[in-house]
Amino acid sequence: MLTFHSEDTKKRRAKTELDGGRLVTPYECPERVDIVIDRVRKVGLGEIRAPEAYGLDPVLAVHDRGYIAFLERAWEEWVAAGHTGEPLPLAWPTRRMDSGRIPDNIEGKIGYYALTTDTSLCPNTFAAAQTSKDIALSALDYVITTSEPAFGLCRPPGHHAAIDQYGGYCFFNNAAITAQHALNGGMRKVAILDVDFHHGNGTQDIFYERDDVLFLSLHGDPRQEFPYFLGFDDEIGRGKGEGFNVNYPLPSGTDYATWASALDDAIARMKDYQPELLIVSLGVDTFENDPISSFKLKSGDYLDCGRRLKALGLPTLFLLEGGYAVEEIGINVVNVLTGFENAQTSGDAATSI
Ligand code: OKP
Ligand code: ZN
Repeated sequence: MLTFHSEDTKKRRAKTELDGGRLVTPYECPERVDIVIDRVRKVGLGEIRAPEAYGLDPVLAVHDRGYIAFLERAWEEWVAAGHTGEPLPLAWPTRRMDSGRIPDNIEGKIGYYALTTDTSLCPNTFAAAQTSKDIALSALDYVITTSEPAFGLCRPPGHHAAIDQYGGYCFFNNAAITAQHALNGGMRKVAILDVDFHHGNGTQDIFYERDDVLFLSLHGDPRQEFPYFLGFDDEIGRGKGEGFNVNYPLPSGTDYATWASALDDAIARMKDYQPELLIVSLGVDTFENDPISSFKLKSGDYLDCGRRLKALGLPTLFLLEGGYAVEEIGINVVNVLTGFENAQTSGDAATSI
């Protein structure tokens, strides 16, 4: 399987993340990329290619223009305002004070465009987000052209990023950008399967009223886990989109047997939908030793996950999302990919471990 990768994704290196009331070194760090690419090389997964540049048009197909302009300038505006730490939001248009207006002050703008306080801005954030979506789009074009699977080693991740909001370490929604790009290129139906530990609130929101993208997400129950306010099983889509959004909130401590039965249900729904393309939001923070998550998947389980996905027989694009057990992220991600590669296309072979 081809991997799309660029060292430029490592240009975003925030110093701080607000975690438990302290500023810590961010969990979403550039070393994640090194460990994944080392593993890709070590197992000989396949050729590693640099991305092409796609510009901002595919981003503007899913994100708000004002939001993109804000992200492009936020760091310099923050520095120009005389601040010395990394930008974090302070005030939001929350339930009782939403006038719909965008402030002029950079601190106010950050509150307007941020979902969360876990994601500090820093130099090159916009550049890294651009490279991340270029990786995703390059991998997409390869999948479309060849019908062969591909892996986009995206960083920063994307699935929390909404139309006009960043957070949860995400800025551009890579899965949504590629799904929309595939549709604009002539595809009629795309499925996005989000296996990251956290609910893909941004992807859900972007396609919530649409029937041309089936979104399915397996994740920690939002009553207990980030992002807390979206990801419940009664969120099934709206209007034309009703029935095309499927959430599987799972309790903390979920092991592979339970997780895989939700996966099988998602696979069955995708079969019924008959998409022309499968995009996998591939987070491996479901791993038992992940520092910010609470599922109990083991490294070997990811091989089986890849095998099961292969049974769909679809052109498949894997895009990296989360995974913060840095030492093991390479093994876990690449296990999904090799599990997929080594499985037979027949459905039966994929269900045995
Ligand atoms: C991004 B992705 C830990 C706070 C965690 C946010 C998690 C973002 C996950 N104290 N905050 O879905 O992997
Ligand atoms: Zn996650």
